[in-house]
Amino acid sequence: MKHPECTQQKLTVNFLILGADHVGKSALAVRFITRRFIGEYGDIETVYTHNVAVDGTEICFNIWDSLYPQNSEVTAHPSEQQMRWADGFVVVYSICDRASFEVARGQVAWLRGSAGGRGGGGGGRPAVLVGNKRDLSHRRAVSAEEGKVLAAGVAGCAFLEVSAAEAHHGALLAFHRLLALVRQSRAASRRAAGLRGIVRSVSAAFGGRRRRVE
Ligand SMILES: Nc1nc2c(ncn2[C@@H]2O[C@H](COP(=O)(O)OP(=O)(O)OP(=O)(O)O)[C@@H](O)[C@H]2O)c(=O)[nH]1
Ligand SMILES: [Mg+2]
Repeated sequence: MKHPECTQQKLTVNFLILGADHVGKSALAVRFITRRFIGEYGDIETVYTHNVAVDGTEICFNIWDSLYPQNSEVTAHPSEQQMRWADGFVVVYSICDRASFEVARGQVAWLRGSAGGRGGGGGGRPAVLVGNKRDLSHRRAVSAEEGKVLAAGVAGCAFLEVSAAEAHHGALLAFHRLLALVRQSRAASRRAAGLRGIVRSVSAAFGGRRRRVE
């Protein structure tokens, strides 16, 4: 999928929003991009592009606002196309909808490959688990501790509770936390690639010398 608005000089990140239906996936994406909460978003699946300057770097956020299949009896997982595309995942549930937390649990486990060996598509890519609708705490069905524990069991998974309805900063924090994790993970991959290069050169040098000695 091409994003013509993104130029090559920018750092581009592709974020896939996952989670059960009606948890506020679209509300969070729209809040982050427009700062607004408009109430109803309809059943649309779309990729938003949002450019912003962060610490002097132009960041191009591509945000795929997915749809969760209605009446799904088992936890639905991202498609192969979505998995190839995404650098990181925002997994959303509603703090007043226990079933949505179970969907999030299944998706997080699948991303990490721990769901009975069936998953693993996430390949260690970063994720943020978001408990949305915090303004509805009188109807809370999932404690903050449960969210924390779920995220803590997975390397590279952050957690936060937010209210897309109440304020802009929760959505801002969620997407920027994921950006930070993706940047860290890219830096770690670059370091690992550099190290592999050094190891290859050193072993080539020693291998060559050993051959000469033999
Ligand atoms: N009270 C409250 N309502 C919210 C919040 N976020 C979203 N909603 C409402 O929850 C409903 C679903 O929001 P959406 O953003 O459409 O949820 P979604 O996950 O994109 O839903 P689908 O795309 O249909 O799966 C809407 O009526 C929103 O107004 C929130 O933080 N608090
Ligand atoms: Mg939606």
